[in-house]
Amino acid sequence: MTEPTVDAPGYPAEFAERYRAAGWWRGETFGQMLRDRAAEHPERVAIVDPAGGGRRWTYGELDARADRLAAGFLARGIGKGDRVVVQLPNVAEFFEVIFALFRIGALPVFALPAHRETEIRHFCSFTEAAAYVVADVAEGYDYRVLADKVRADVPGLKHVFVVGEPGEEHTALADVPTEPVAIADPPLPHELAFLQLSGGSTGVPKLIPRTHDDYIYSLWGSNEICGVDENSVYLCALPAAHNFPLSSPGTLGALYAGARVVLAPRPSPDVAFPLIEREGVTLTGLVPPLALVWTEAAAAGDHDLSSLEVLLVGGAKFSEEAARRVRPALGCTLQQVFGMAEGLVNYTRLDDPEETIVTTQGRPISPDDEIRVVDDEDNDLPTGATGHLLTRGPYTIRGYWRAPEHNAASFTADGFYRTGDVVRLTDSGHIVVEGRAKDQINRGGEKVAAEEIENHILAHPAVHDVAVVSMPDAYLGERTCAYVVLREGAEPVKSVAVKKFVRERGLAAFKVPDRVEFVAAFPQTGIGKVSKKDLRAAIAAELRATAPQL
Ligand code: AMP
Ligand code: DBH
Repeated sequence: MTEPTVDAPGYPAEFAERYRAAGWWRGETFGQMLRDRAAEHPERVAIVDPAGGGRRWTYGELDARADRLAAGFLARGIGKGDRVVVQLPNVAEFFEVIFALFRIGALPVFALPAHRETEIRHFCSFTEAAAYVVADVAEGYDYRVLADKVRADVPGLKHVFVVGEPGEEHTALADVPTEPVAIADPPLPHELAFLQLSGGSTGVPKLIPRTHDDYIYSLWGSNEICGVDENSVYLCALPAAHNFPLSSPGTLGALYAGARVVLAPRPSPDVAFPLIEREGVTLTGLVPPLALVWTEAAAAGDHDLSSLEVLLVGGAKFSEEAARRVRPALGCTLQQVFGMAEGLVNYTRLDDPEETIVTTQGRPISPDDEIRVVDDEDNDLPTGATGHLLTRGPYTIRGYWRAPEHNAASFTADGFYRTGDVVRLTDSGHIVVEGRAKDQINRGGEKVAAEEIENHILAHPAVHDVAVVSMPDAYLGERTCAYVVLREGAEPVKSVAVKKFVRERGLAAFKVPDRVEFVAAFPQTGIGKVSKKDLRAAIAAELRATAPQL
């Protein structure tokens, strides 16, 4: 039975029964899935980690490592239901750690390498995490220093595990594994597997509780649509913990299929192209700005990319013009993917007509994904009309973790998730993303919640009020612009000072405003609210006026 837990609303029993009866929920867990693949083909390569000295772990090896690490975690008092914040770059240990946690039923909380002390402190304290797993140094940043800062503020955080060289107060991950033990109370398929992060539109990021059953369905459903089988080679070019490269079909989809995962330490063509050539990569996923860079770089023809069959592009709207360039430049099929960590994932199909592939963001994975397009009063609109996308289905959550107030606003009474996306449906049932109603900036796939940044800027002593909006950008699609009203009589502040102030509050770099504009007052709507629409129009006009003439 799927009972609502104290931490988050679960799937109502009648829906759970339906999803099981339909065969979407297969009653599998991540721990068992890896065990099964390892039994089927222990010698097959699961993970290729070029950064880690070119390591190649077989399914058998990954399975054995997960068992030993699971036993080590248990020995250190980490057990079922405990939360563990995992912040790792694209290294093989990421999979060792998460499968060890899956096996014992502890819940990974998927932080991104870009997160800094403000975000990590929140994840650790809000989830009452038992442990935090980091790399020593990655991309020139020392995560051990970050761990010490966080630990000073979150006394409940018992363990810091470091991949690589630990600091004084840390434990080397390599010292944790012990002889495997039988797990007395393994997680059940309907139970939570992990907490994923929402891009969000609120002051602090919300946590997304996903179950083994629902997420595994999104994996094999994606595999069928993207043509992933045991012969596939998936290149993980985006940060591994993000929902897109994790599950659409991503590394976990590839592992479900018994395929091979190749980890790219960075997504740039100079790193990724040689890996595609050497490892015979068949598919990968990119955000739109990177897809643009790749199509341009491919023209140089320095690398043989002929193994690449499918390029998935999603996370933000991919323009039609850019989409048209993919096949000629890279010689592969484009698959647009419009997904969200809360659940619903849409793909264009490999055999869709080219026009559909370049002009739509795909259609849902499941016949049981319910899609509604509604007006501001939740009335259903006719097909083709543009409105708010609401969704409910076999892998879409019914509520955020420990967030009853947000849940009341983010879900309808009958359990539809309010995506905040503005879309229209084509006659073929494909979704076209037309815009967004949520107060968020989508910076090339990296989501920035306006309210979160506003709260930080408001902490500046000279700031009276602030409104963060998107501004158009040829490369990222959107960037962030903070409109600031200074306090009366305050010393003038420079825009660099505001940016520095935000950065020093310990936020991910992608959240630092790209531009800061000072105004005497904000434009208002009819009822006196700040009109972000007018602010967006103002900055767009300003950019047009100052753009270099061609
Ligand atoms: P998140 O909540 O961080 O998982 O981000 C999910 C959101 O990213 C969606 O609700 C959309 O706003 C946006 N998104 C993802 N893929 C696409 C896409 N292909 N086109 C437009 N927006 C997208
Ligand atoms: O942006 C996203 O969150 C996203 C994009 C594509 C996603 O979660 C996914 C596919 O699964």
